[in-house]
Amino acid sequence: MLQRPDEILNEASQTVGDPLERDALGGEAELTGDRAIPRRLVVVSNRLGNIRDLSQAGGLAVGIGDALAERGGLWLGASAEYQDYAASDEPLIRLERVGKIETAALTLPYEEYSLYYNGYANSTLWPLFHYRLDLVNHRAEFLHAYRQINARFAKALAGLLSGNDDLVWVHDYHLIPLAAQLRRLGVRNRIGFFLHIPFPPPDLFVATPDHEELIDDLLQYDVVGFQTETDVGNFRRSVQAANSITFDINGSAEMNGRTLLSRCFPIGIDVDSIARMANEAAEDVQIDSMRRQILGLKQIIGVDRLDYSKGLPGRMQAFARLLERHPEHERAATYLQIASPTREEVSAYADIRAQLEATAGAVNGRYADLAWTPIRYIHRAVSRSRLAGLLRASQVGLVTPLRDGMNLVAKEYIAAQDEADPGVLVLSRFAGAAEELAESLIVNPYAVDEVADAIAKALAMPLEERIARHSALLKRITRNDAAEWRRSFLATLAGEN
Ligand code: ADQ
Repeated sequence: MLQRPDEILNEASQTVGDPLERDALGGEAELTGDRAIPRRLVVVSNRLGNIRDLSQAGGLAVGIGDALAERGGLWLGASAEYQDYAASDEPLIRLERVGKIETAALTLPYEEYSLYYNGYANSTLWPLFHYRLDLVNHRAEFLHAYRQINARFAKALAGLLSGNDDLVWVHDYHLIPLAAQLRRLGVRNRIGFFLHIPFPPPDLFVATPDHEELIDDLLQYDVVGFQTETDVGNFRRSVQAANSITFDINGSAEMNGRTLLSRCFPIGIDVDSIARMANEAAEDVQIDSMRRQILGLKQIIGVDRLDYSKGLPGRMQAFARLLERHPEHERAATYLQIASPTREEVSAYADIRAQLEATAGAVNGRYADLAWTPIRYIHRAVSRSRLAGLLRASQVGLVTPLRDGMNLVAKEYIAAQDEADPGVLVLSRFAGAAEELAESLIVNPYAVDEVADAIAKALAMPLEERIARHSALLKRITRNDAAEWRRSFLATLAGEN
């Protein structure tokens, strides 16, 4: 059923009768861990996750879903259905409740959504924020649609807020202008923003003609969170350059009687759930692993969305270089790349797919024989549990993005390992995760020989060294896990940190 926000609020107040349930959805203080976190949580992201089965979601959806599952609240995102707004400009929303979580799916006009999502978000901001000026596409209609869609989100959200006490947590580059649009509608709530992708250095950032507006938009939040110290530094320098606003040692800046906090909140994973899934690997994963053991084959694994920021062609070239420089790995190592399809309407993504298929074909054409396929390339998404099993069954985890906000696969690889016989993570210095995961083999993904040599080192690493590196990494990802990420962000947003 599609509803307008005023109808929803009336209905919600009629249906939420049970006092326990009312508490769960906000209003009263609630206990999370050993601290009280008051106020209802309202999360906004471009898309909603599947709250009926969060175990099958990756990355962002898990982080948000768990925060809501823990304390209850509302999640607003775009609906998978589209709506022609010709007759009216009022937001149309589908409400659903599963346990303590209420979702609000906002129906949007298809053309406008496409110009916002494939256009400004993924053809302008994504390449710009990943330092790829060569791929940035600026078009006036992209920007216009981006602002329109954000205005629609703001209007819908303003109607869903239950008062000034709701804590609003906005996610990612699709929704940068949301706080500014909400402020224009008179919303005075605390609003936080978390950027899941990198923030570029000022010299690159100013290459977008809209840089001043984007900074002004970000200044409307109360808390702006980033994955790494590098990103925080880049953001603060851009703010300083544009507005002469300076941040104190705690990351606070005063402006117009308000305080803006900018800090780093490195995202983590649910370590236990990955470890559990890895332990209970599916039968076909076990059979594949046993077959390799019998053949004496070691497996190198890569798992990514098929995105040009992930450095996939270079990674395949590095594997080919491994075979050239270290021929003892011919017929002794195999590289499994799982690359799920993504954003296929954007032309840069079709290009990367063609490039990757050509590279995999060329390497296999050169080296494969009847008994050995050097590269196994799977172009589809794999279930979370199967993925965890595959990560555990691989002696090397190869994570070599050219630029990445964090990269959760790096952390998932560590969590999935057998502590008594762990594999080795080879990690790009340009992944946000490299700031935390110093005991992995850190490489420059542009230096193909260096990556090839790091893979060789990983394949030959003695057990004692593998255990020492892995246990240090596991400790760190356990301490900085998904629960700690959301606890620290929300405590900061609530003004407790
Ligand atoms: P992504 O760019 O999507 O995320 P990443 O952090 O690696 O990158 O998260 C991907 C998630 O999807 C992981 O949980 C992974 O297991 C899963 N996944 C990837 N390929 C898959 C496949 N073929 N089948 C099944 N699952 C697959 C963005 C930023 C990152 C940041 C995250 C979270 O770009 O830098 O770490 O958000 O903030």
